[in-house]
Parts: sequence; C-alpha cells; structure tokens
Amino acid sequence: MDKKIVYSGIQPSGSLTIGNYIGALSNFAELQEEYNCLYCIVDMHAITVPQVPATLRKNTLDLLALYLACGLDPEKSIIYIQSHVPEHVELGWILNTMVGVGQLNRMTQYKDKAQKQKEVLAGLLNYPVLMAADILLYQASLVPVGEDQRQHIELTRDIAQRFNSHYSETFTLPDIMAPKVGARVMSLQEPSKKMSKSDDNANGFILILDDADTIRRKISRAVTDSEGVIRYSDEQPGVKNLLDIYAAFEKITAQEALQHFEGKNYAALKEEVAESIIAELSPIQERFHELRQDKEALEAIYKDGAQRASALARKTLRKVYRKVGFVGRY
Ligand code: ATP
Ligand code: LTN
Repeated sequence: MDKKIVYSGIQPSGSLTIGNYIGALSNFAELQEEYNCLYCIVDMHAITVPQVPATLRKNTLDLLALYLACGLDPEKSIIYIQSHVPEHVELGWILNTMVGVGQLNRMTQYKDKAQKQKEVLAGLLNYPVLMAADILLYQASLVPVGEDQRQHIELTRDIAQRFNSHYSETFTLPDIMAPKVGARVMSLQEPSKKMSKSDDNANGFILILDDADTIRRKISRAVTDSEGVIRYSDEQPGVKNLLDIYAAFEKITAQEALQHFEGKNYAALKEEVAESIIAELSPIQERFHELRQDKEALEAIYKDGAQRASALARKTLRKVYRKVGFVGRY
C-alpha cells in the first residue's frame, strides 16, 4: 500500500519561536521515515498581513535553511515555496466558490488578526481557503500543526466534503496531527496567551535562533506565581507552561517532567528548562548558519521541490477542472 501523505506549511513571516518549533517544526523530520511528506513555505499566506518585500524574501530563505537544519531532507520529502506552485491559488479560487463568507467570518485566527489591522483585506478572510487548497491538492491525510490550527483543518474537511458530495469523490479528508505535549506553548510573560512571534514584548517568546544567554535571560524572567510549589495545574499557568516546554524538549510526558521537578524550587526549574532548550537548539543554529550561506544549494532544493510538487498538484487540479465543467487545456 502507498504511504500516507503528510502536509504542513509555515509562514515566512518572521523569526520562528519555540512555539512554532514544538508545535510543528520539531515533528516534521521523523515523519519523513514513515510517510510521504511535503513541507511548504507559505509565502502567499504571509502576505495576508503587510510585509516588507526584502524582508519577506530573506525570511523565506531563512525558513528553508531552518527546515533543513531541523532535519528535513530533500531526498525524502518535497520541500518548496508556495508561490512557485500556482496550482495552490487556482484550486483556492475554486474552493472559494464552495464556502460561505459566514463560516470564514467565524474563524478565530481571522478574528484575532483582523482586530490588529487598520484595514482588513479580503486575503485575510480567505486565508483558510488557500490553506485548504494547500492540503487538498496533495490528498494529504495528516497535517502536523499546533492546536491553534485545528479549526482550519476542520474547515478544510468541510470544504472537501462539500466538493466531494456536490461533484463526486475527489479529495482525501485530512486529520490534524498535534503533538501530545506543547501543542499550545504559552507566552512566558502572559501565560494565558499563545506564544507568538508577533508579540510586542520580546520576553514573551524565545526564538529558535536566540543565543544561549538570551534564552537563559528570558526563561529566568518568565512569569510564575507566588505558590512556590511546582504543580501541573491550570491555576499555575506559568509553571505549567515551563513544565510543558521542558517535557517537549526532553521528549517525556508532562507527568514525567513534574516528577523530575518534585520538591525543587522555581529557580531550579527555570535553569533546567533553559539548559534543555539550549542543548537542543544550539546544533540546529550551527547548521542553520552554515546552510544559509550556500544560496545556490538552497536554490537547487526549492526549484526541485517546486517541480515535484507541481507534478502532483497538476494531477489533482486536472480532475477538479474536469469535474467543475471547465474545458480541458492539458
Ligand atoms: P503568528 O503567531 O505570528 O501569528 P504563527 O506562528 O501562528 O503566526 P505560522 O508561522 O504559520 O503562524 O505557524 C507555524 C506553526 O506553528 C503552525 O503549525 C502553528 O500551529 C504552530 N504554532 C504557532 N504558535 C504556536 C504555539 N504557541 N504553540 C504551539 N504551536 C504553535
Ligand atoms: N495557517 C498555518 C500555515 C499553513 C499551513 C498550510 C499549515 C498554511 N497552509 C497547510 C499546514 C498545512 C499556520 O500555521 N498559521
């Protein structure tokens, strides 16, 4: 039997945090052994909020180098840039004719992001439709993403079902694959909020490329509470978040992390959390800086990825065009 297809994407919209790492990126590499994986850099999604062109270009290549530094292997997976495969936008348009504006208006990520914009652009509302197209084009069964993307995956299933029942069986219905620990890493400063790279307070997040001293400093300033006892409880969201981060980096359960810290104080917790993060990220940072310098190698990888992705995407799109009633061009 053919291997199942795994699909995920990350926006090149700035430096990635350990939230992105734990929730998504750190899970990508091992999936390559078991599945046929496609990993995309979703630049079309990034422009749904304002971007500086030169920065977007830089961030796109940074993210490609980071993918590779985290173990993504172009021999095993298809690694490519979304804007290089126009089929995403073509299918996206068709899917836009199969989804209600009301449903898009109810997406929580849309509501959050729209609030922060002076003018809400149509692309932001349609963002999840393009995401559905990304996934459905490749008949993906599994989508490794953080918990915040669950609603988008459900919408993708809805759209696919609608298309399948309106025309005929066409798309595979995908499932979310969220990690057991760390599917929602919280801000170090406001542990009721998701850790986000667009947070105004840089102490709220740790970047994958932060140096060791910065990591130690940010963790030592992380907000905890006045209880003084380490418990894994919603009443101690700061401590709980640190335990989750530790568990994710040590690849143990939250319960095991709790046992490890039983009887220790907050200072010890913070110190070990920081060292655990540093131990995992420093070799990635080293590889990143090396890979990032070789522009030609990066170019060869994204060109080859786009070709392979396009070939698969065209197969689905050809079917879709026929079912919709377009006169064939292929
Ligand atoms: P922003 O926070 O800047 O709005 P984002 O980081 O959510 O954007 P992406 O860069 O596209 O957007 O996210 C990439 C992946 O990281 C997604 O799978 C998302 O679910 C995951 N992710 C983002 N933040 C967290 C978090 N705090 N905890 C766990 N996973 C996260
Ligand atoms: N919306 C996603 C990024 C994304 C994505 C995808 C993830 C765009 N297209 C397809 C998985 C599959 C986010 O993480 N913010």
